[in-house]
Amino acid sequence: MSRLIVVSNRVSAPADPAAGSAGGLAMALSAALRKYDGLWFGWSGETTDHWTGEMKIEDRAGVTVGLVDLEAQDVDEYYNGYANKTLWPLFHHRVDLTQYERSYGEGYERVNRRFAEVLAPAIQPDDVIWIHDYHMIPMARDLRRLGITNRIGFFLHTPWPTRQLLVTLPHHRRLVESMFDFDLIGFHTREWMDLFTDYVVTEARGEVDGRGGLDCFGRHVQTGVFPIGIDVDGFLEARRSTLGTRTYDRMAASALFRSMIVGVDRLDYSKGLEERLLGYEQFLQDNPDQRGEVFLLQVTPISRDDVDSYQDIRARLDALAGRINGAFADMDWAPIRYLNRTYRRDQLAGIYRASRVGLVTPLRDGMNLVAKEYVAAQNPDDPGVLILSRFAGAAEQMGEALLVNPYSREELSEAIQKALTMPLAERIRKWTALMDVVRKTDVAIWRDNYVKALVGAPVSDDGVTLERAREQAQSTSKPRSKVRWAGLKLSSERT
Ligand code: ADQ
Repeated sequence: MSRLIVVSNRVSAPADPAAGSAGGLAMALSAALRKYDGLWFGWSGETTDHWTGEMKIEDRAGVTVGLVDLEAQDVDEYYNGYANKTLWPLFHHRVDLTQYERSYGEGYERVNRRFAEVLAPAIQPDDVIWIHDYHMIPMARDLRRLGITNRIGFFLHTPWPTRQLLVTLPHHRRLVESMFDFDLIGFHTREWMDLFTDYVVTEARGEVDGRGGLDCFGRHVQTGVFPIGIDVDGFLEARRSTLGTRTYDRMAASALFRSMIVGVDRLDYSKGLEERLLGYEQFLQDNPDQRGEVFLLQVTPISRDDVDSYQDIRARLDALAGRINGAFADMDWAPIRYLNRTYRRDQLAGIYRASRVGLVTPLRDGMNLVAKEYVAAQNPDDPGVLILSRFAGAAEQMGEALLVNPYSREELSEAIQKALTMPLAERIRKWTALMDVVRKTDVAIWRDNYVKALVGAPVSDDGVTLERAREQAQSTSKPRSKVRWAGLKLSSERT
């Protein structure tokens, strides 16, 4: 039986799965790790004065997690620096916000190397390694340098940028070249995959093999589209739970005689929050009869507050929400309820269900799971309407939503008006089609398809599992010492 090793910047295995606060991704990966005797490896979120290179092993509700602490300088340069000030804005087409300093790039390389050095001694020949997201792009190269020949896959949760933007990044070629040490690179959408291919073919003179494979830098890598989704059954259960139902009742009562429009997003400039508020303001200007009849509940937890651009957008949103409320509010009505807090999954489900319109309007987004959660939470007999940005990865599958250009206030205003007046039959028809997509892209399907592709199995073949990886790995790997997680030597010393 092969083991699965998941690597991501932060380990989100829930300490208590019953708490209902963990997202579908965390649940789906945790379930796979329990099944395959796996390890979830990443940064502990803690800083130390000096790099120790020690992996702390913990059990979190049956999932083995391996955690490393980072030095404060690592966090500044790798996490706040290269990951969040360089790659995140660049990958979301915000070249105006992209900052590059040589120390960020050096910190990024150093931390990836350190992660590889800590993980390598724990890897057995038949392990399958699945690395997540833009924080960890060069890690396969560093593992290969340490002699790891196992199957290593990468999944990018963000968009991939256009070639014209990517070449603004110093050392862009080095970054892409390092990706050819993966066996499989997964994207949410065909668009992101095509942009990656375009860079490889046009900028790096690589070749496509017609089966999703790319040859470049003297190596071969497989690419594929794996649209992520939510844990549908888990989400429906959360919606039906006592707290989910109670939250629905409270929100429905608080929206009595009014239509609620809901937005739920991490506070991030990629989510199009300013543009959304301006579009909603336009709607109030265009439709004076609707004032007092609708309100926007915008739930936006603060994120990455150590980064200047996040502090800036937070201040601008506070001011904008205040201005719109000041201009339009009445004694018993505020047009916007703007909240900087998180809610449990069951509460969110109740909030979504009580709203007439779901406003999901990012300027650019890898997928966007809120769009899928909103659909899953609806009442099939009286569903709300999803307004979705055409620049969210989700738009590639969810064409039955009202697709909008989030930069256009007029378009947002018209879409809100259309959603609020859409006849029941049309709402049901659209919702049925969207719910079908949500079910077909369930997070467990995403996970299983990716892992099957990584071990070289046809994605449509349901009978093939991680066991296949052992045959693959054994034919290519050097034998390594047999260790179990429990007996792991907790240091970065390599054998
Ligand atoms: P994110 O940018 O974080 O993820 P998204 O896909 O929208 O974005 O997921 C956000 C999650 O956070 C949702 O499950 C949502 O319910 C939850 N959330 C948001 N606001 C919340 C609140 N106030 N309280 C509680 N929960 C809240 C990245 C990429 C996305 C990609 C995902 C998964 O940027 O494009 O879809 O990874 O690959």
